[in-house]
Amino acid sequence: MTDRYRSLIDGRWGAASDAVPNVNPSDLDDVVGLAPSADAATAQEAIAAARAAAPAWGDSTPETRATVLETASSEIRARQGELGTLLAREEGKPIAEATAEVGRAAHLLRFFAGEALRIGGELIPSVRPGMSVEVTREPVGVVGVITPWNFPIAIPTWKIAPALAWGNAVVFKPAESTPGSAEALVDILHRAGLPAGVLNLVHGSGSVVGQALTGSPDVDAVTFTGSVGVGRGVVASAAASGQRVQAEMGGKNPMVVLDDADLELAVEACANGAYFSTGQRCTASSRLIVTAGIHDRFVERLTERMRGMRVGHALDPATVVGPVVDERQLEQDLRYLRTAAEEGGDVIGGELVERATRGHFLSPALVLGTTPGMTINREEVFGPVASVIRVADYDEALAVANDTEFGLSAGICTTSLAAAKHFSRRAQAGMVMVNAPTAGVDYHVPFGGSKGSSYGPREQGSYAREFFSTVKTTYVNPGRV
Ligand code: UN1
Repeated sequence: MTDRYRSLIDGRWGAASDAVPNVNPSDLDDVVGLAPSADAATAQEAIAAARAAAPAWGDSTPETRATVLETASSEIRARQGELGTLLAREEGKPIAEATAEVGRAAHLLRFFAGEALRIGGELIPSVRPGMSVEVTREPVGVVGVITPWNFPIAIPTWKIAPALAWGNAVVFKPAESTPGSAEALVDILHRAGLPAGVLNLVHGSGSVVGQALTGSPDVDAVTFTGSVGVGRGVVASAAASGQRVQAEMGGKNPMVVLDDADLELAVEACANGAYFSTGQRCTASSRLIVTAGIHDRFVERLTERMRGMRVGHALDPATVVGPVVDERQLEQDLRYLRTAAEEGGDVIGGELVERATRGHFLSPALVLGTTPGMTINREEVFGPVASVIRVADYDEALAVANDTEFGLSAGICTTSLAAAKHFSRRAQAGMVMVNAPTAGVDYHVPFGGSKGSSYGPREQGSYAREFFSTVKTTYVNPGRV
């Protein structure tokens, strides 16, 4: 079945068009849907609709906003299997992971429904006699939401739900390769009771719709997740327009494995972190930094584990690693593997795999014998590829872990509390994982990185309010009381 996607502007669904086919990466003969590609004028209409709807939504009661989010959460939960299948079909994530991601969207909506009811302020005595100071939170206004294809329902939800909870209107531009999950989310939120114009969906390209958002004086804030290259452009353009901006970009996340680690646990954490979701996560464990005493045993077990991972169609329940999202990404993965070999790495796996359907199937790859300066350890691949760096001891492991322009997530596998605590303090990353994969985060705590990985305040959890609301300080002199 082929869907026809449409944009939603001011509460009305627009015209369908065949401009952009949404192709199933597990089966290139399966066209999941056809999406329009909006022009700049359509993006401006969406911005104008959001601008007009923002004041009333900002004045709506917390209960109104919580109820919309809660209603949407319930529908997503009830349709988890169907939406998981859609997600797996358009993105290529194995069905179990896709269904879990849909469940995560339901949890996120429920969490932010609660946050809407918890918006409060502070009353502080002034340093001046008789005066008091109120610190309150207000909506930012119109928020532009630009999201990637790799978490096509969870990432839009963790941006849109807090935007709505704190009373903002939204213009949402999803990734062009995953319009189906985005549209399902918007449809559900729209029918859950959002007034017209509060949430607008515009299918289109970054160069047209994305730039319309970052260049508009009527957009107050832009939240972006995607590649470093695009993210830096978004930050620069939004800043030039005087917008508040938040960007979550790449990672080259280290996973340190120390001699005293539980070997099986370390192998499992690395296999999950490196290869689940086909390695297409900004939080993927891509640099495995292993001390000399455990290196050979670790490599042997991880290689076995990796070779046992079934690569295949996302809807086949036996599949552990789904296809690479598209041809461009597949070429990028293969290019990085070639470069790794040319620079002296020993590449295991990383072969094209044939299945019953035509798909972008690539077996997981491990590059052994690498050094920190090699391209494979400097640049984000965004595929089922990890490299191993052998180090002498913990001190060298920590130095290598931090030897990167990125700083999203960093992991350590050890049974030493002292090493774990030291690493947690010294790792230059927004998130630290002890005896757990660098990827796969909770939905109710802050998410984000340091250094080149992130720009602006954290996403998710109650910390999301730093971006999605603005603080007002009111001085009140009551006169005579
Ligand atoms: C996760 O690892 O659970 O784009 C989430 C990404 C991240 C989300 C990762 N922003 O991969």
